[in-house]
Amino acid sequence: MRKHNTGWEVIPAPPGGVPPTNLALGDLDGDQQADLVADLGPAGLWALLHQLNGTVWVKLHSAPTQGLLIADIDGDGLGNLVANRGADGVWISRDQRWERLHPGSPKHMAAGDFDGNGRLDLAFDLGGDGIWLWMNDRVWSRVDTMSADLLLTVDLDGNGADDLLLSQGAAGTNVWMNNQTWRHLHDRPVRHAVAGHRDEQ
Ligand SMILES: [Ca+2]
Ligand SMILES: [Ca+2]
Ligand SMILES: [Ca+2]
Ligand SMILES: [Ca+2]
Repeated sequence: MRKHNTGWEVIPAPPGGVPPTNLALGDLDGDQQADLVADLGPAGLWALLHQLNGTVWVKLHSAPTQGLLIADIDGDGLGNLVANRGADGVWISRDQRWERLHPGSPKHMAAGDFDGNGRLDLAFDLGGDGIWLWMNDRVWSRVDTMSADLLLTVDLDGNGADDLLLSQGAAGTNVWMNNQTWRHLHDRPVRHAVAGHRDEQ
C-alpha cells in the first residue's frame, strides 16, 4: 500500500493465503481513511482497518460474495458494506448487524445520490427484473424493465444529483437523469466508461 505522507507501507498478509475474489474500498469506521474489504474465498469476508495498534485484518462474515460495495447510505459517517451473497440475496451492514436488503442477486450494484438530497441511494441491476433504486435508505423504485451490461453513477449535468448511465445492448446507452427523466445518450452500447470532469473544473 502507498500512502501520501509516509510512502510505502507493508500491510499484513491477508488471512487464508488465497487471492481475494471481490474487493471494495471505503471508510468503514469513519476515521477519514479508506478501508479495504476483501472476500478471501474459504477464509471469508475481511476488512483491513487502521487501528491504534497498526493496520489489522478483521473478519466480518463467512458467507461468500459475488459483489461488494461500501457507501454511507444512512449518513452517520460510517460506511455501510453492501454484499451480494448470490442465492442468499443482497445484505447490508449497519450498527454491527447484517440486514437482508433484497432476495435477488444483482448483476451490478452502484451507489449515488440520485435525488440530490444529500443521502446516498443504491442502484441494482436485477437482471430480468430490471433496474431498481433503493432511495434514501427506504423506498424501492423500478426505473427500467431492462437489464444493463454496464451501470455507472455519474453527475452528467453537474447539478449535484447523480445520474445513472446504463449500457443496454440494442437499446444503446441511456441515462436516468436526476431520478426524473431518461436521456438517450447513444444508439450504440458502451463497453467501458469512466466518470470524471472533462474540463477539470
Ligand atoms: Ca477508515
Ligand atoms: Ca453509515
Ligand atoms: Ca438521495
Ligand atoms: Ca445530475
